[in-house]
Amino acid sequence: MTAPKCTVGDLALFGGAPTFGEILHVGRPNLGDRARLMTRIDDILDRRWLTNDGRYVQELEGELQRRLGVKHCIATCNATIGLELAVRALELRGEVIVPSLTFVATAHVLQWQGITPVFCDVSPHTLTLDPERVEELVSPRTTGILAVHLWGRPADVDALVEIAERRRLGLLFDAAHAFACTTRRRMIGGFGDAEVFSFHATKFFNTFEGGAIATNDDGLARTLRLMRNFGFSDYDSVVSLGTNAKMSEVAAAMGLTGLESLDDFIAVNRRNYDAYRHGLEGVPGVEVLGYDEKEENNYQYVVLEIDREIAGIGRDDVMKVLWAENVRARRYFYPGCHRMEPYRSIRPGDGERLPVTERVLDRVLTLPTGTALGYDEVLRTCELIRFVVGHGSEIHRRLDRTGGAR
Ligand code: T4K
Repeated sequence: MTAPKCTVGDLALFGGAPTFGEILHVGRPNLGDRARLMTRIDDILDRRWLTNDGRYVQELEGELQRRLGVKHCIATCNATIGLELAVRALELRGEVIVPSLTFVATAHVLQWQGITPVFCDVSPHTLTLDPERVEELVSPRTTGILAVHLWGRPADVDALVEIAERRRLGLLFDAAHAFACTTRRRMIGGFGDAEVFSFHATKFFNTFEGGAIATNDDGLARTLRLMRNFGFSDYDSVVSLGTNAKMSEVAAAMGLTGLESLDDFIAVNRRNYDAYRHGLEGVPGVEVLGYDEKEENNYQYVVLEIDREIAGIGRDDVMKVLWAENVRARRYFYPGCHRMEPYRSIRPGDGERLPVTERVLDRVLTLPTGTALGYDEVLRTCELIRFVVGHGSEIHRRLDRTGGAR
């Protein structure tokens, strides 16, 4: 690490040395105990049972069921395919209401199956589906709602359950970010018809690639298990259409190992989050999105909201400065699904009914966290942001002159 910046000329963007020698990434994986993982992998190799509902996948599913307090957990090769299975098992078609403020997979799983994702605005308070807007978008073609617990901050489950029941709609939650989080003091996983978690490498708990569908519906679980394995009900008997959505044994071994360190991962995330909040307190126009402290959170996403008018510098310029200093902050989930293809071309006017979504997407920036990040690096990143905002107008002027390139 180099010395703190004293003048704007010290910024790497304008010729100074970068603050960090190595790149600080968002989404660096948390790793559990390596020796424990290797022992499990040795066992998998010794037994020559590598996939197809093996011992470790079954153990992981049991462990997840216990932790989430749900009757069924179906491990999958990733959350995208898990969501696709859930959408298909619920026989959703026509239109499904979904936020645009999410990773594009949420919309793609619908469009991929010929279902129209109807983008709905989010509440300015929760940044998740606004139930009133949902209600307005229900049409005769609507068959379901696919809500997202964005950044692990829960969607308004009570209101959405009420709408889904009254309107007879399927209700799924994309819980990709929300493993180990609670709402109404209940673990996320048991709401709606099913909830789908991602255990991708970038999630705070990972199985390299992977995911799981949680549900309390016995019939749905049975259908999902069949669909996960080509529709096989027995060795030679295929009873339905299916695909290959199975999780491998090595992935499950990674998951079981990660679960043993879950409390440590959360503690480190919590420490980093507190340090960011404290370190950025009072920086004008910069707010770290909060978590409900009455609930359990995984603190995996440290998201800044930058108000250009107050900060004197916009989100994109802050990001340019940080990247040059080797802090790879990310604009998750800019520009929003409705401004991505194919949706932008199919329905170019969708943005007009998504004012909150568009405002948020132009202001948010996700910062690195996790066990790969040192505490000092968090503190230095805060100093850097404080400096950048403190010198916002000068940086902005210089960027205007140079076109922003280094
Ligand atoms: N729904 C939501 C709301 C989601 O956020 C996601 C996935 C899904 C559904 C679908 O879940 P999966 O089907 O993936 O299980 C990444 C992840 O690939 C994606 O899983 C995740 N959301 C999304 C938020 O982040 P990208 O396009 O940002 O990935 P990439 O390659 O730019 O990597 C992100 C950062 O992580 C980089 O800074 C590098 C770092 N990284 C990444 C990997 C893979 C590492 O340090 N090590 C690694 O091994 O999508």
